Amino acid sequence: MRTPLIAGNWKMNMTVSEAGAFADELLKNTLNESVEAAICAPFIDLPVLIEKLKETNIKIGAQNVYYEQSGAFTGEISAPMLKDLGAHYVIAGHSERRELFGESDSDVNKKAHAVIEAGMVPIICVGETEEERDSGRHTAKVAGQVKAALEGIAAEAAGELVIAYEPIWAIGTGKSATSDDANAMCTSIRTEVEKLYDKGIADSVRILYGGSVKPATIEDLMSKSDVDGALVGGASLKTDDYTALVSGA
Ligand code: G2H
Repeated sequence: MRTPLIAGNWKMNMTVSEAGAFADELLKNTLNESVEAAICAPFIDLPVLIEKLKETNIKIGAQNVYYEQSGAFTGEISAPMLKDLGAHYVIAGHSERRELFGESDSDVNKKAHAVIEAGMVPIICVGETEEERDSGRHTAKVAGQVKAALEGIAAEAAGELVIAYEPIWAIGTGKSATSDDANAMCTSIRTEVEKLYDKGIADSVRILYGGSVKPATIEDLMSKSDVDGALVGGASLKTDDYTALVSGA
């Protein structure tokens, strides 16, 4: 039985004061306890969120990490630094990082390793472009990304992983995949995990859908067999929408 997960991805939004105000507002709402709620925020917002939400079950995550432990890497943040801060999740390989910052499958794999070694859980993002979908290459593309991201990851850690399927054409565009299309891709990701490990691990990995998810679409999405939750950008920035997403999951 997989616990549903709603993870907000704030992207480059929210100042520290805005993040603090968000947390204060969220504390006034009652969140559905049968769903795991997480917020992946900009690095600078993590301390205030961790402090203000420490009495709740809401898990806090980062949106990126550098895979080296420490050293002369100006401007970077390591996995041990995030762990020390109290982060639980770290997003690895979001399509915006792949497309805008040149992150490769191999970088994503190194990041996933670093996050696991530090004792946190990576949320590994995969997804195809519109052109790849139109030419029928989406399943192979995503399977390849999953395989590359999981390379060398031990079976014990693999079962705890979160994978987010985010078709690039649906991100921030308002053009969401249908729940059936999302489910079909989540099923094919689970099949790929089974090929790489075994059925037990494939059944325990949580697979999220991401791409213009809104409170109005979450229930339909969550009714699908292989969709275990959502990675939500725009709609996670307002406390009431975020609360509604967790309630609807
Ligand atoms: C996809 C998603 C969150 P949005 O990037 O990762 O963003 O919900 O705004 O499409």
